Amino acid sequence: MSVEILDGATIVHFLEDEEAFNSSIGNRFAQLDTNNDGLLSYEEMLKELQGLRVFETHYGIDVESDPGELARVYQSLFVQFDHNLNGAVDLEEFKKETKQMMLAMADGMGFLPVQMVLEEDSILKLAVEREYNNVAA
Ligand SMILES: [Ca+2]
Ligand SMILES: [Ca+2]
Repeated sequence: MSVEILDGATIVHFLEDEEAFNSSIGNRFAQLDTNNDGLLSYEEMLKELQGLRVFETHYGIDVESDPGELARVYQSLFVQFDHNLNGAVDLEEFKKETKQMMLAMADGMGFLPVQMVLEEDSILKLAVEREYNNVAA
């Protein structure tokens, strides 16, 4: 884990770079799909849902204090990903919903940089790395 500064523009740039976004999503999906069946179960998705850090920007829930509430939110997030409600998330669903969530997150952030603790290999971390690399190039 590392602490990174990011703003809405970092995320939007990442989403606009379709090639980078698609390959990151593909890699991430493969990492999360620990039993390699091409689908993400709730258990497999949990790590990603935690990595999305949607709570700070989206829900404003104090997650430390209420694990029951946290589990409910994760479950409702999972259902949000599972568009056809078959109990598993495929790559297309994963891609679509990740994009939506990141856009919503970018909207919420606006131009004010936010400090976040990001997990290695999380999508947000990849967005930040991509932005750094572009600036450096
Ligand atoms: Ca799986
Ligand atoms: Ca599904």
